[in-house]
Amino acid sequence: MPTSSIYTDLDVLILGAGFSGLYQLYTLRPLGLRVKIFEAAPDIGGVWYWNIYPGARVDTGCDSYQFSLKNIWGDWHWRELFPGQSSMQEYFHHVDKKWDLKKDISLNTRIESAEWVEHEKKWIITTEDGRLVRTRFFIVCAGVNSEPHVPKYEGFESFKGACYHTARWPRGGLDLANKRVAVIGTGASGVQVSQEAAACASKLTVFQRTANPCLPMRQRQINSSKQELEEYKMLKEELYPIMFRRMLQTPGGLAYMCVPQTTFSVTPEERRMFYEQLYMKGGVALWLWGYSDALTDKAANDEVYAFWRKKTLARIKDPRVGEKLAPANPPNAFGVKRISLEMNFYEIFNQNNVELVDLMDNPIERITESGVLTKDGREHPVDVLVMATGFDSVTGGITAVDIKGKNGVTIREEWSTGTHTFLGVASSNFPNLFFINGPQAPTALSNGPTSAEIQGDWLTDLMRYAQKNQIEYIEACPQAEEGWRQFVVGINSMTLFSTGKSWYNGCNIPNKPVEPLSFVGGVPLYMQRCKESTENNYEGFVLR
Ligand code: N01
Repeated sequence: MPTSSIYTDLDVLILGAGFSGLYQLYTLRPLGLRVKIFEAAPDIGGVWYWNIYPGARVDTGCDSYQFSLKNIWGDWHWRELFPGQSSMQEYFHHVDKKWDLKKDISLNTRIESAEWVEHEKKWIITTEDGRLVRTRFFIVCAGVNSEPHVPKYEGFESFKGACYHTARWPRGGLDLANKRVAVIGTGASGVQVSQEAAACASKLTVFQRTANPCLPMRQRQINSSKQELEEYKMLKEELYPIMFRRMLQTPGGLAYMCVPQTTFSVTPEERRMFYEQLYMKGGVALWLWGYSDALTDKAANDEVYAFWRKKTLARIKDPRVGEKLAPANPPNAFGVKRISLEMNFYEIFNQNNVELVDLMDNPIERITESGVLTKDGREHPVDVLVMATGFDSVTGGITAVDIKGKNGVTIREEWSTGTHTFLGVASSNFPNLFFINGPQAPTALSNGPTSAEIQGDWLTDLMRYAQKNQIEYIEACPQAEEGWRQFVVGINSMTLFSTGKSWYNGCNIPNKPVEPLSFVGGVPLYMQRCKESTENNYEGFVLR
């Protein structure tokens, strides 16, 4: 065991400098604790540092996808309704300037392991570059989609062209112009990169496994004239405080939610007009702001899908391609897999240089030196192979670190047959370890910054309580966890989310337990449950 003098002693160590980690640091500071963030990347921003693939863009409207504190939004003005990656990085630099965060952030610092030392009631943290930290509390803010998933194709290593996962794009950029580009995966990243590649590649081959219904983003520039900006500033002053309060009252942590009516309580004509209105509004409207039973009643859900399909087929010239992209019998109910937003995704398949390969009919056999070989024996020649194959979502960023708890077992092993947490913030056997936007919290089914603030505030209150009451040890109770798990699974089973196959429930990763990774019950109910625990002296936790 190293001598104690080589340790840095902290009260709280935070992993990750994305929305969650930055907010946590900011809110903990007034407590006078020794708090630091360790961030593996050379800059702050989390996923918005890593995702620099062409076309990387937020798919939540800019008004919602930001911190709610006026000291940040007061003099920050978005330029696009759906900001691109570079705007997001600028935003994070603005946050850093306002909150003076970097002095407490160690960049280029990857945490490799964390070990609980019972007699000290502290975590010993080791970094990749050999630093050692002793900390009372360890808060993992690793991000929902931070651990890239690359399928293990035979022959991968033999490929002679350029090959990158979307979240590990080369920082110097990669010119796709006049190249033969292949994109594997049609989630949000695959859709965005395909749109860009189609405009400049000599050939783009999109390999689709599961059809992914995408909604029109309806991107637009905002605040581009002086007058528009002045109007926006005035509107913000009045509207933002209302909007941010409202975001705590809707299931998804957004300013809007579904209407109270159910699908078949209105006439087909009224329904049609309403869908039209939502579709024209763009973004997530048709997915989340429609009738209240769209994600619980299959017949209601089919109505939305049929509407979406008709709209989409009209955009694709070749009916055989249309059937692949918008099939009559979809693999998932509409919206139980994360809906992606697109700008011209369906139109690119009308171009001569773009081809869709359906991996359901014709799977990839192997990667060759010069391309992708499919089961039909055809080799698709490729210069740039883009792995838009997603992430070990929600838990992957936590289990990537060797976190050894009370009994010497890692959290990776503990969760290998399913996650167990109380309130999605802590797990038994791992005292004084917390996670933000982790499993069994609203996480992927809520707006990221909203959840980061809700959980961040809750955790800061807990730290304040611990400080005041000289509490050194906080652990989730196994019984409380069991109850919480049943609650999470129970609510999920009342919705169509329980029928979906996606990263929402671990289906995208071979051998990962299939379970609801996020709490489907919505932000208000989640907050109520957290409040109940707090008001009962943190019922569900052992505090001593
Ligand atoms: O990842 P995904 P993503 N063989 O998991 C396919 C957020 N995000 O990076 O559906 C062939 O959605 C897989 O196929 P299937 C956002 O929340 C946000 O695109 O599993 N294909 C799927 O098509 C998003 O939802 C933004 O059958 C394989 C694709 O790869 C989340 O991150 C931008 C395969 C993966 O899609 C993840 O998005 C980007 C295999 N072996 C990301 N394995 C914005 O805010 C996987 N696939 C804009």
